[in-house]
Amino acid sequence: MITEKNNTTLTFEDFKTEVLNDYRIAVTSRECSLLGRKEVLTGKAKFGIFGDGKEVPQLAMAKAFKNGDFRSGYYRDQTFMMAIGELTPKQFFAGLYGHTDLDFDPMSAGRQMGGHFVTHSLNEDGSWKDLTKQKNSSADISPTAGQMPRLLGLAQASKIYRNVDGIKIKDKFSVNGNEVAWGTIGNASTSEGLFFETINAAGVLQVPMVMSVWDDEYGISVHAKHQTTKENISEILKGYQRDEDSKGYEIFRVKGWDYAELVSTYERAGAIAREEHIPVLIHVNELTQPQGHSTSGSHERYKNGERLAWERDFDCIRQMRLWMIAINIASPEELSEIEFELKKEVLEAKKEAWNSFINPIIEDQKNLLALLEQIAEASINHKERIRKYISELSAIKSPLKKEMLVIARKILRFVEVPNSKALLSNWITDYISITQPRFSSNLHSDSDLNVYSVKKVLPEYAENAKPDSDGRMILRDNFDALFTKYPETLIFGEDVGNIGDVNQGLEGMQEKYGELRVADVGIREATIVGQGIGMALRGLRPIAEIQYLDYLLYAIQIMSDDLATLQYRTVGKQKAPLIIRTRGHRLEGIWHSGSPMGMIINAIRGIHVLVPRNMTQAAGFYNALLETDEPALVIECLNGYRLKEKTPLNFGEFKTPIGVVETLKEGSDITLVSYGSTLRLVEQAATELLDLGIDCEVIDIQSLLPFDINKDIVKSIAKTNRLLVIDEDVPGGASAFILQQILEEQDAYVHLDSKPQTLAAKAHRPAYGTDGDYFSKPSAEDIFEKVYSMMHEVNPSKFPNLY
Ligand SMILES: Cc1ncc(C[n+]2csc(CCOP(=O)(O)OP(=O)(O)O)c2C)c(N)n1
Ligand SMILES: [Mg+2]
Repeated sequence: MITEKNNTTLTFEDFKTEVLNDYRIAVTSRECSLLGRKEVLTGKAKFGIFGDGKEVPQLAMAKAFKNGDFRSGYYRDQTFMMAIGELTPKQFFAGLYGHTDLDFDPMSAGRQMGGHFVTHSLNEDGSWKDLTKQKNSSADISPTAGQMPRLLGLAQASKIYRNVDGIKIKDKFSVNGNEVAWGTIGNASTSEGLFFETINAAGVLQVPMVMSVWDDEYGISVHAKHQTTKENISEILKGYQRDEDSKGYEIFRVKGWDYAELVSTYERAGAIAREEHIPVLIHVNELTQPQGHSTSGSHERYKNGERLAWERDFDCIRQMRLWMIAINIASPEELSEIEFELKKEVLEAKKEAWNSFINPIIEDQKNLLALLEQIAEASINHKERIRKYISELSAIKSPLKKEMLVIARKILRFVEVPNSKALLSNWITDYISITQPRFSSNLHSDSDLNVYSVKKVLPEYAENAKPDSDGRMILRDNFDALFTKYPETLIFGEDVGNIGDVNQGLEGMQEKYGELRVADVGIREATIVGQGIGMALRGLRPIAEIQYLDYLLYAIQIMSDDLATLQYRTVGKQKAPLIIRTRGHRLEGIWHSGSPMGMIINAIRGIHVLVPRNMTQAAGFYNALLETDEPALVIECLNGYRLKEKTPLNFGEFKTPIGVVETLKEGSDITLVSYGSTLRLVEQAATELLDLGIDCEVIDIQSLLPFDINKDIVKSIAKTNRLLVIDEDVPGGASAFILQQILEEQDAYVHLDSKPQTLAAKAHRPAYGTDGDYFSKPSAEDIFEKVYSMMHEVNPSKFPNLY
């Protein structure tokens, strides 16, 4: 007899049923892995990475996993997903084939390789489902340990919901913070810095996180002796173990083939995390890989005979089977019968998945072949050539969309009969317009709350208001208004809490809103962002602060791999409207003056990138973003916190529209386009140029992504016929992107009378001090002279050479 939490007593029959049900899931999952590998080796699927050898611990984890909980794991977890009812064998195979329909592959509609799991947090219109009523998994990514940073935030959200009062949106996300965030990782991936950074942070924060390490002694071919000190992750993490005097972790080690021990360990772990908000580490060792790492290779190449024999003996399903027989849950014959039935079921599911995937494409192939036949018939000079393509295409049994398009597009080039040409070109464009979105949609939110929904609200000022506030006071008073207006908003970062950020834009906020909402955190940029992603996935509105733009590099990987791809890889089924606040551009020295905007905008498509010129514009962006459901990076000007600005009256309300440029000075001779700190120098140069009779139009981009959605820059160039882009990134950095947008997307080249130019910083990092800045970044003189030289070219007698 075993006793459940709610004190209802289970009979042996109930227990038996439950165990047999688990066994069924394990066998089904294994069968999927075995058949899955065959599908790849026979060419029906492209790549396979499966959960064989890790089935039994995942059954145990699924038992302890409750509604409202979140998983953040990796590609081995198919059994867990099946056990929580979020993955069927048919869906498993649809994912393997790359079925581009969410109804068939709910994990990513074929965008991710199999083994990358997710549950749907959003309704069709992008609004939140009630996450407390379902079992949740954040969307997997492939970079090893990339699941760790967000795990921290998923766990931290429970802490916030339990301890912060007045969060009105709470009901859909939490029941008193009782939700546990469950992480999984492979033993070798614990070598990554992100693993240790997250483990430490979760210990500091004391969040309800249960971290499982699936230890099969290998990371592809590399043995644990090359991965982990003492070849034992729980041994070396012992120092994290909590005791009477200090907070820390609860740490368990359990064998991955011992079903009974796993079930009780996971039950204890779940209870500790859920009730006490203590992080737990479960090191699950003695696991195996029956089919090796993935379909890319075979493990016989790097495992010796002894190891392979051990893996066969200690296969977790085999051990579970032996145990079931030993304690009379079932006879070997009964189990064989179950196994036989399940094999058939999985085979059937596989066939169904394949047919659903391939039949519509075969239908397209038939239609195209009929059309091509008609075109061949009508052709005067190319009948034979077209027929050759027709027989090529009709010989393909399992066609790809690509194969049809390649042939159709090749034929189009020599179709001479106008009617045929129209039919084929229509077929091609229709087919692409239907198919392309299946691979390219949902990079951003399509909901009513996306950034384009924001309406501009101007800051209001008292009559005769003068620039009397330091920029940082404007931010501070605006954050104050926002924290009051949105109880689900919180901010955290290095030096953010006690001193109110290094520039005092949050002065006094911690005192007013508490240590959980305005929080100091450790120096750990990647997990600061991850913390934000996880909390945003659970409905909160976090603002993650990275102290300086130069240190965003530590977080850029997780921004790029996780946050930026989230909407895309889930086909709009998850969102994390995280705001990342940082400060940058010119100040002093290599690591406090960076403006690597080209790198950033190219790495994080999927996240908006805003570069306000002053703190009023910045505050307007925060006000706007909190009305949207999209993630964004806001870069404040590091040298702008002490500059004076007028004090708005409507803090928390005025909004800077996103993707809209602002013309700061009208002019007729040349359009100067810039952003951020450099803009002040551009304005200064423009004033000086006016004295010489050169009238510049100055445009503030404000928002690099999205870029000038109203195409206002080309309107300016149509008037001035000249363009100079100025920024302080490296040459060919963000300025190249800006030029590409203006020339290609806005077709500005038709209006240009002079060569379009860029003026950027030097290729090296900015040197220290005022002179270092002057010789590294564009100065007002550089800007003046660049514009002057362009005007000299136009009118040498009016603007004679300066040098
Ligand atoms: C950052 C990164 N580096 C390398 C890889 C390639 N890779 C994929 S899985 C893997 C080994 C992971 O081993 P482990 O964490 O033990 O998990 P297991 O596959 O054994 O379950 C490697 C090196 C990757 N996906 N991401
Ligand atoms: Mg491993």
